[in-house]
Amino acid sequence: MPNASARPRHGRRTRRRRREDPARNELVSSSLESAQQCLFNQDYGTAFVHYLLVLNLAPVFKDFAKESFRFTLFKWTEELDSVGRIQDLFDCYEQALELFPTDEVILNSMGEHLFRMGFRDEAAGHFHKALKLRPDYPEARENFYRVANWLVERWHFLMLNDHGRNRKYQQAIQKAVKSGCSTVLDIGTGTGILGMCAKEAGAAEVYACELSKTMYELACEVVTANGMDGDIKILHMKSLEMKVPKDIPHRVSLVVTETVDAGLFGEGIMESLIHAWHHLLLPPQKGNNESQEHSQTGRVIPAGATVFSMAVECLEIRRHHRMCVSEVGGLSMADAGELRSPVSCSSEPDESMEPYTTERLSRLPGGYKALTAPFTALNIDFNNVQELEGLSSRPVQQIRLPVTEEGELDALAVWFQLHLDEESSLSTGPQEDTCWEQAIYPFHCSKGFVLKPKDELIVEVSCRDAYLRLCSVAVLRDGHEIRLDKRLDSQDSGNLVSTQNPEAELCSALACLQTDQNQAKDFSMLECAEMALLNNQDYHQSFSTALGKLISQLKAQTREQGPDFQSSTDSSDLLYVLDVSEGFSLLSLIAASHGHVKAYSSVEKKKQQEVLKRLAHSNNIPEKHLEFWLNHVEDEQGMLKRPSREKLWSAIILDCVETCGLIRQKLMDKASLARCLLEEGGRIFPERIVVYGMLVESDTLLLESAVQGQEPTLGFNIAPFINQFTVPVHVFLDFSTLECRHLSESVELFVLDLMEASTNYTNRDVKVQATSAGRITAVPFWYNIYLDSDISFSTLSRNSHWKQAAAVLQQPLEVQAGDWVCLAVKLHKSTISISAHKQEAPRPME
Ligand code: 44T
Repeated sequence: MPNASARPRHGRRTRRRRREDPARNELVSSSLESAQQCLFNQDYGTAFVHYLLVLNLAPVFKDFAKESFRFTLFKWTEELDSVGRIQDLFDCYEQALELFPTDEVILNSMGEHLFRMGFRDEAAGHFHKALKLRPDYPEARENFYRVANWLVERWHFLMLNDHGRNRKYQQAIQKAVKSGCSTVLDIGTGTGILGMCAKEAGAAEVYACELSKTMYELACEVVTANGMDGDIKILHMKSLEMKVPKDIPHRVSLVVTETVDAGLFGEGIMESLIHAWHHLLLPPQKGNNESQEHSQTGRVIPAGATVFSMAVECLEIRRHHRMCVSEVGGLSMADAGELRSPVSCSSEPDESMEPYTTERLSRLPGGYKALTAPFTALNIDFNNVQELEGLSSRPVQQIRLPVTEEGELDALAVWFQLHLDEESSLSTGPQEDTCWEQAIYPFHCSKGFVLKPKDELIVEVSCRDAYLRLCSVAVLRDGHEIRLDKRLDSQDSGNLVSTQNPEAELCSALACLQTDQNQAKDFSMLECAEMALLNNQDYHQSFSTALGKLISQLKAQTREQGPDFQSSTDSSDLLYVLDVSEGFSLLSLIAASHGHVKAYSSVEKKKQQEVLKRLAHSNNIPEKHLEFWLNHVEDEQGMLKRPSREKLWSAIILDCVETCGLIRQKLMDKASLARCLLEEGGRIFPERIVVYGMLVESDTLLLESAVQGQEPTLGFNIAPFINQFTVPVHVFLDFSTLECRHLSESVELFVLDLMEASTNYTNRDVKVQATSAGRITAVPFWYNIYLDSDISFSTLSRNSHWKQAAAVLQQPLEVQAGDWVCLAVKLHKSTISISAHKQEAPRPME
C-alpha cells in the first residue's frame, strides 16, 4: 500500500485500535455481507455505499473486494448516467479513486464518462494516467488515441515541420527584439515556440498565453525542458481575459501570434488584437515619427495580411454541399425541398452554419478549375487598431470579377499572405508548398450556374461577426444582371445594380433560383458527408438491389408457408426493415419503396423526418410504411429492439464505417445483437466487410503524424513532447490524392463477417510482396462493403463520402522490390492496428 510505512505513529495506533474494536469489526463484516447481498439483488446504489463503508473502515479488504467494488461502481454509475445524475456519478468516481488512486480501470472508465460529457481535457488526463500505469492496457490506449486528435490537432505537427515558416517567424521576431521590442507577449503559444524565439533573441520579459489546457501544459513542459521556465511566464487563459497588472505587470512592446486559421479570422485574431491594443500593448508608433522611442511603442507580428480569392469549379466541393442528382436509389428527389450543407455565409448568420470549410485545393480528388483570376478581397493592417475596429462596420464591398474560363460556379476559394513585417511574408495559397489549407466558401444554388467568359461575377465582401464573408451575388452577362442570391430578391436589393430589364429578370429566375418563395425557404441542412452520401447513386442503387433481392426471397418463402400472403392486406404480412444508419439516410425509404415492407428509420431530426415523409408521399409509399425509430434509450439494446413481440426483423441495416475512415465503435457488438433479432432468412446489411490496404512511402503522412527528424526545431527541444500525442492511425485521408509512392499492390488485410460470429478472428498475419524499392512509412486502408455475396461497394470509390485511414509505422521499413513484408493486423473492439516487419525467407500467402 502506498505510504503505509510513512504514516504518522498515531495513525498506526489508531489502526491497531480499530482492528481490535469488536463493534467496528461487526459493522465491517455486516456491511460487507450487505454489499454482497445488494449486489446479488442488483441494488447497486446500496451495494456501493456498503462497499465504501467497508473499504474505508477496513482497507485490508481492498484486494479481496476490488473486482466486486469496480463492478458495483460501473453498474451504479451506469444507472446514475441513465437518469442524468451526473454530479452524483462523478462523486462516486472520486470516492472510488480516493480508495484506488492507481486503478487504471477506474481511471479509464471515469475518462470515458468525462469524454462523453464533453470534458475532453480532463478525459485525456485520465486516459493518459491509466496508460502510464499500464502501457499495455488496450482500452486506455484506444481512448487516448481518440482524444489525442482532439487535444493536439494534427496541424501542430505540420506547422512545426514547416521549416520555412518557422525560420521566417524566428527572423521577424529577432529583428523586432533587436530593434528594441524588449517585452513580448505570445498569444496562443501552442508549444511555446514563438515565445522561446523571443527569449532567445534577447527579450527581457516574455509572456505567453494559451487557452487549451493540454497545449498550456505542453508549453510548460517544453519551456522547462529548454531551460527557460524562469524566463517565460505562461498563462493558461485566453488573451481576451488578460489584464495588466494582474496577469502581466505592464503593457508589452511586441505581440507575436499565429492565431490564424485557413480563413484568417477563424481563431479570433481580430478580437484578440483589438483587445491587445486596448489593454496589453504599448501605444503604436505614430506615422514616421522617428523621434518616438521604439521601446515605448507597441507592435504586432504579423504586421498585417492580404486576403485573396478566386471562383472555382470543383465537382468534389459541389457534391459535398448541394444535391447534384435528381434520383437516388429509385426515389425521385424532386419533392425533397432544397437540401444543402451548413456551410454558407449568404444567409442570415445562424449558429448552426459555418461561413466556410477548409480544403487543400491541390489535394482535391478530380482537381479544380479556376474560373476567375485571383483577386484581392481584403487588406488589413494589424498595427492599426482603428482599422481593425472599423472592419466590421465597413460597408459591404462589391467586387466585379471578369470570368476567364467557362465552368460551373461551385465555390470561392480564399487564402492569404501573412505579412510578418515589411520584408517577410508567408502565403497560404493553393500553389505554395506549405501545410496550409484554403478556405472554401461554397456556392449554394440548387440548379447550379454556369459562368462564361465575358461574364462578370459580382462578389460581395464584408466582415461580420469577426468572420470574413464572401458571397457571389450576381452575374453580369451581355449587359444584364442575373441574381444569384435569392435572399436579396425579396429584401434589400438596394445594394445591387437594379435592373428594370424583364429579360434579365426572367434569366435570373431560369438561371438558378427556385422562384417559389415557399420552397426557397424550405431547405434542410445536412452535414457535408451526408450530402456526399446522398449524391452517391451507386451506394443507394446497391442497397436497393440487395434489399429487392432479399425481399423477393422472403416473399417467396412466405408464399410457400401460407397461400394467403399475396391477397392479404393485413399488416402482419409485412416485412420489417430497420435502418440504424447514423444521421440522415434514405435507406429505410428505399426499402419501403419495394412494397410489402414496413421500414423503420433512425433519422432523429424533425426537419429531416419531414423530408423523408415528403419523399415517401411523392414516391407513392404509404405513410404507414415508414416509421421513425426514436431512440430514447441510449444503449444499443434499446436501439435494436424489435417492433413487436410477434415480428422479427427481415433486414437490419448497420452503419459500419465512419466518414473519417475508421470502423464504427461497437460495430461487432451491434452486429451480434442484430443477428439475434432477425427472422429466419433475414439479413444484416452489410453481411461482410473486407479491409484492404497497401504499402506506401509517404513523407506527407509522416509530416502530419509527428515532428520529424533528429534536428531540434529552431534549436529548441520540442519534438519529444508534442510527439507524445502522435497517434498510430491517421484519419480523414484522401488516398487518391495523397502524395505517396505505392510499394505494393493492394492486399486483403482482414475480413469482418457480420452475419457469422464464429468466423471472426482478431489477429492476422498478412504477407505482402513489395513491388518496388523504398521506405514503407504507412499502410493506408479502406473497405469493400458486401451487402450480399454479389453486391458490394468500396469506400475508396470516386463518389464515396468516406475518407480513408492509414496506419503510420513507428519506424519506416526499407524494402527492395520482391521483398516480403509481414503485416500483423489486429482488431481490438473496432480498432485496427497494423505493424510491419520484413519476412526473411519468402513464403506463399496463407
Ligand atoms: N490551423 C492551421 C490553425 N489560441 C493554426 O488554443 C496550418 C489548419 C491549419 N490562446 C491545416 C493546416 C493548418 N488566447 O493552441 C491554439 C489555440 C490558441 C489562443 C490564447 C487566444 N485569444 C487564442 C486564440 C487561439 O492558439 C493556438 C494556435 S491557434 C491556430 C493556429 C498548419 N489545418
